[in-house]
Amino acid sequence: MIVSTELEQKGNLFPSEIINYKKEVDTLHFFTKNGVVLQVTVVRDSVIRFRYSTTGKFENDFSYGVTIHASRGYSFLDVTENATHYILTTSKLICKVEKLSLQVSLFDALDLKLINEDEIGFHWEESYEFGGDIVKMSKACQKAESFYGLGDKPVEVNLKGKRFENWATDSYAFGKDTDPIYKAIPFYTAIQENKAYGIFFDNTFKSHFDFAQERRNVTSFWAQGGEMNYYFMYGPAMEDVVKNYTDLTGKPHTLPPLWALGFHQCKWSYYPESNVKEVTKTFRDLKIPCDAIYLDIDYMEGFRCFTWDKKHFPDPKRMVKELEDDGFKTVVIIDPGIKIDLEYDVFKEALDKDYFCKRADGPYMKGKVWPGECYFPDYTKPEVREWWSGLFKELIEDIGVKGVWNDMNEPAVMDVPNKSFPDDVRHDYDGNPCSHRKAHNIYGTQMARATYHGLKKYAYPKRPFVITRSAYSGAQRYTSTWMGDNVATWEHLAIANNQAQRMAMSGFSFAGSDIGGFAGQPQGELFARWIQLGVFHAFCRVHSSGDHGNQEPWVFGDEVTDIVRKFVELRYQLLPYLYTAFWRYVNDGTPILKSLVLYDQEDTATHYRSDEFVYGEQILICPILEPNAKGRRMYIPRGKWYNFWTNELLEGGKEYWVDANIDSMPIFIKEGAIIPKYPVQQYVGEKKFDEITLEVYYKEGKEASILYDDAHDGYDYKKGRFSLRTFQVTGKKEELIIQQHKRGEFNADYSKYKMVFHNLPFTITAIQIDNVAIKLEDLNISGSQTISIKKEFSELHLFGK
Ligand code: MIG
Repeated sequence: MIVSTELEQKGNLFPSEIINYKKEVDTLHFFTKNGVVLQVTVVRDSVIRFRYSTTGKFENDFSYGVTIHASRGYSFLDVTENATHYILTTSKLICKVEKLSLQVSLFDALDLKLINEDEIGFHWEESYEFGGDIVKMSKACQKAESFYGLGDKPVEVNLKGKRFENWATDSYAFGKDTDPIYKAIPFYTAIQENKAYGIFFDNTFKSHFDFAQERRNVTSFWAQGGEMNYYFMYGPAMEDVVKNYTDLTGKPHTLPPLWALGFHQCKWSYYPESNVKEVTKTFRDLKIPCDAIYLDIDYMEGFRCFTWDKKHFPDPKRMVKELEDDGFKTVVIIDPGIKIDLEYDVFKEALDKDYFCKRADGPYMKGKVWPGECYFPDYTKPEVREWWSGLFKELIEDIGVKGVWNDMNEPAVMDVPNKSFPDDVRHDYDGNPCSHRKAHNIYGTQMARATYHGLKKYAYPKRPFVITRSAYSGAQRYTSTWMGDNVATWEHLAIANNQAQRMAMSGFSFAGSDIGGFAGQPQGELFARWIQLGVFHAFCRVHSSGDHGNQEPWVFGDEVTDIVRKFVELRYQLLPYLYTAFWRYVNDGTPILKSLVLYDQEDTATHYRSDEFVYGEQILICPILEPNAKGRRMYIPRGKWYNFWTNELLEGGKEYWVDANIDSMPIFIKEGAIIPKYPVQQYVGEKKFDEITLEVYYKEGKEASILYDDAHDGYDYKKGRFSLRTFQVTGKKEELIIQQHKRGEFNADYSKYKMVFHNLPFTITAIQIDNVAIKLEDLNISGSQTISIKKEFSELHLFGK
């Protein structure tokens, strides 16, 4: 035991030696002389849970973060002991528990190398004020170790040398070093010696993480209450760590409807109806694709949720229908604060049924938000969530609203110093009554969850769409998210880039920033650069506070309007590619955005890079983050990449200068990729088309690509009505072979592929489809680089000279 007198003097307590242990199936308990119990559970071969009790008794084992759908089961588990340790072995991990100190160390079961070890390990401080413990964990940090994750932190991607807090906070105009902000996602991935592992500290109390900030060789995390309860997830690939975490905390329950991946326009606020229509009409007039228009708080009657301001929106059902006819889905905001007003049925019902949060001694939790003094539903109570879901019936089923935007759910309260509920507020916590100290960080997630279930029910058979501001681990199962109130500055463009990447590696890929900035007014150039980045985030929405004029694509003049159109059109062309990436995310937890470290962790040059990221599997993006740029230096990861604009092929593993005037940005395509494209549409489903484009980027050698498709809405895909096409490209000096495999029963409307070949090193002289020679003139060859063929084939063979 490393006895730290300094820590002892500060009131810390430590486990003493193990006196006993017991094993039941997948769980071991170690008992120390001073009454500490360590529970070790093998969740999967590569996932082990550690849980500590200082009283001999564990809390009720309940988690909002871990899903019941998480995979469990292991192929091998063995426990032995020697003079100093207990040794637990799975097919992936060896875990040693030291008899004298309860300290844990973890090794790779294959090469026996150390992955991670406790420094002091578990220790705690008794909390006189609240009872229970302040639970702490310290782990040794290796010299070249790097750290990633933690949700929405605005800083650069690598967290090493920094300390953070997790406490959901309304953070208007936050800055790069503001911490905490809206979300609490206590999960990180670390990489050392090319081995990546993750730690998910599943504790909803205020928690802290220190990545070798206080002490160079120590990483630690602690929480103000609850149990030391964490999951250790081994890669060794970072992508597998993230997948394991996403599996544990849940993938989205459904794919989003495809329209939700289109471009969205928002402002605080569009009203009255004529203003909404003017905006949507201008999108169509200017031919800038757009799928959704948002109504912020002013659509309501005195900010009462589930009401309409009939002066500005006399007939919402008609308006929503007319917008829909023009290809716009309507998304409305719903906040948690319910106005204290006995004439207001939502308030009255919740009051009668006792659904509002109360203070410790019984009074209601009263707080000021937009409607004035409000009470707040306790979304941590199942009955309240069910009631809340039911409130959406009229909005969704009758009026036809297609998506709901949950704001202020940290929860935010105005004019109070801590910006939220006081600590003593009581919550049900699904039958585990507790104070706000424990429920604060999951309040927003439970609201979004109840909202999601309402939409799911009343939008049926269509898919629900929800967006939330606050989130805890697991919120990704129900909702998309945005980063809250950012600012129209260049620094915030970089922050948006960091945050979207960080959210993706924190299991939450359906995320995006307020494009152009919420607070303040962007210059046209900044707006254009932000659009260029934003179209490569899974959630793509322009939003602004509206107190500084307008932020629609056309208010910055023709040049910017044209740039916006060009990039939004590109987003719409790439929808099948994004949808495929989303399917991977929903299917196996693969993050839609990949920071370069996640893409290629073996290359240590990527470990501190934040600017570039891989979008999906095969498109490399690097935003321009400075004014007046004609291009920039960027790192191209290993492998060969085609410049999307020029088709120039670059060898990665080093930095390059890449040209990018204001109407361009650095985009690269991985050699050998097949990138699917739809025709440009003004909104999803606008056109029926008989042909999609496959951009084929020649490679000498092999590369696989996939294309997922289904009906773009509804649930038939869960019953096998999807198609998953795998393309295997094999390029040779004077040949190119594309093999296609299809799985699933869905058959898209289009019957043909237009194949555009990039950088073929030969001129096509002959073509075979499934071993039958085809006349070149039957394929509508334009130039020698494009053909049009029936989509169902197994093997396409190009011969050339
Ligand atoms: O106190 O509803 O982050 O997106 O426009 C501000 C008004 C409340 C904060 C959200 C922002 C939204 C605004 N809301």
